[in-house]
Amino acid sequence: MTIKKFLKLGLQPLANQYQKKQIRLSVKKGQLYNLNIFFNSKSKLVSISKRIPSEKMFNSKYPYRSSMSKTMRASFKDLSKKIKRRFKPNLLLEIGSNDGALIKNFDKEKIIGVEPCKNLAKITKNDGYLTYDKYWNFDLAKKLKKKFKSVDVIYSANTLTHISNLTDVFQSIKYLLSEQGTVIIEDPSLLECIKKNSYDQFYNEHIYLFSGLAMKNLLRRFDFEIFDLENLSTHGGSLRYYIKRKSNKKQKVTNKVDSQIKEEIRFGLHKYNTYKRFSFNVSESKKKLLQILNKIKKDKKKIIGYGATAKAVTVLNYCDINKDLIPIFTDTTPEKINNYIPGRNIKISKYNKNILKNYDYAFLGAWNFKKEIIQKEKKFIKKGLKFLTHVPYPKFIK
Ligand code: JHZ
Repeated sequence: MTIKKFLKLGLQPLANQYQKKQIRLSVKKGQLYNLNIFFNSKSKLVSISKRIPSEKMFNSKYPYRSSMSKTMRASFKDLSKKIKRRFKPNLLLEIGSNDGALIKNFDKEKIIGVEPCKNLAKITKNDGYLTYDKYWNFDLAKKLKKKFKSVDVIYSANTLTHISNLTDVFQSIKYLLSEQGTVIIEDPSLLECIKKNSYDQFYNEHIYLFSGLAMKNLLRRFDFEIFDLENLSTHGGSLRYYIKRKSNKKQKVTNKVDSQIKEEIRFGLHKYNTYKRFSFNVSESKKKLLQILNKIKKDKKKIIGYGATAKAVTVLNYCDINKDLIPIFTDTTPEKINNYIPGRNIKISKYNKNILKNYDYAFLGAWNFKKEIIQKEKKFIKKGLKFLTHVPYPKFIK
């Protein structure tokens, strides 16, 4: 069999559908689905089995905002400088421009945003950036080609993992990209996910988790190739792929591409057994996390969840963590505040800088922002507050 299941994360709700009130979700009503993860031994692609229609996930109520963290704002700013310096594009297009964290670093006449979540597209439109509140597909590529002829750089961060039809994605990119153009794609790295045991990278929106290996195989189908690569610390470890047409000989292929693929093979990303081992580690992680949380409860200590991430939704639902173990979460995102964590009925309270004052522990839902958060909350840590993380294994952060 080419496609084999290696991980079952149980019944899960849709990750970014924060509930207005406490309700019991049901499978019958399509509010819960089985989250199973598969490995394709031919293409080396890792994907989830369930496909939720895009319109159900990415609509005018999408709550995730890229600009909410200093780390991401800085990462996009840094990249925009690199793009200007290295590629000097006359026109750049961003697929999944969210609330404009990247495009705000460019001149208005040099960048186009594509963002199907209307509430987010409105933000950049209001700032005067040309934004199409549409899904990225061939129809849109045709429309853009008519208007702009071609685009020099097409960028997309944390978006392609969310689109089921990758053939359409890349055919549309190929159609619009100039002959010497560059495609830059940035998404969580499968290698980092497996190394860090961060099974919470899997949820309904993350249909795929890419590796260099799988990306290389995928791109071959469209006569594209990776010519450079960067390992980033964002989102728990991401890969930024620089891609060109094979026919474009101007850009030289750096040795970073081969070394990434070699490292992935050394780690075993091409073999099913590696994923089975990961699956075992995930179940051990669940046991350990529950042990710690139960001890906190038994000792009558107070704990709060910090960062109501999509990732935390996977953890809480997979580990069956309820209000008795983590009674409340806090988050800075206006769209999440006063709502409840999907499937768990745990309330999300508005963040304020004294919120940790009365707590002994904080469970780090946004573990990917560990550095930023620890720095921000250092006065509470000095007073004895302990952050709890489940990555790479459940432990208190020293
Ligand atoms: P964060 C989302 O995943 C969903 P999530 C999506 N599918 C995806 O791929 C990634 O993003 C990119 C809060 N926070 O970025 C803000 C604080 O409260 O890890 C956010 O709600 N205080 C598109 O949800 C959350 O944490 C803080 O100081 O897993 C972070 O969410 C900081 C730094 C963050 O993505």
